[in-house]
Amino acid sequence: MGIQPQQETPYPHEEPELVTLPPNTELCDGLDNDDDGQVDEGCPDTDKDEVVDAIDNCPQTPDATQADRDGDGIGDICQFPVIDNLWVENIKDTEVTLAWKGTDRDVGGYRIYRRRFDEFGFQYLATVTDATTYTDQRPDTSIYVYQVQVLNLNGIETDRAEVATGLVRRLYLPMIQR
Ligand SMILES: [Ca+2]
Ligand SMILES: [Ca+2]
Ligand SMILES: [Ca+2]
Ligand SMILES: [Ca+2]
Repeated sequence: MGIQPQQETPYPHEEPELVTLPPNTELCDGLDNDDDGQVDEGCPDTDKDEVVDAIDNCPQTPDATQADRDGDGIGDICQFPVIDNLWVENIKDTEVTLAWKGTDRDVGGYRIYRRRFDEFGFQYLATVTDATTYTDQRPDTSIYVYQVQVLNLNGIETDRAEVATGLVRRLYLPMIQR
């Protein structure tokens, strides 16, 4: 069997392993590795908050203080992404396109679920990471309820929204007279 090489799992907030580097090598680690008085020069900093992407706990949201009350590696300012609105963008026979709006930075992804209006329990469809729309081929043209969950950078669900296709019959209950 022999000795298996150790698996390397890259993780953004893990301390880099100590390796021997040629002198004058600047790493993206918050330190002045090459001792030239500048920290992380040349490293990408998407949100321009002077914390480089490699060690920024909200890489797309400016948070120079890096406040992280619960210590989970995600900054307070981007800890709880939300979905403000979810709607059916287009519907054609069995093809349904959803669209949504909400937090648009530092989002870990969106999980899409579906259930038929008269059935219980959602079915998982997909996880979207690079769009705020999703097109589904529903099994038939009955009314379906869709649920979209937004995940933070650690993959934890922080908000959800639901929408139904077609004209949902509303129940108009008679006002209860006092
Ligand atoms: Ca550095
Ligand atoms: Ca930054
Ligand atoms: Ca940031
Ligand atoms: Ca946090």
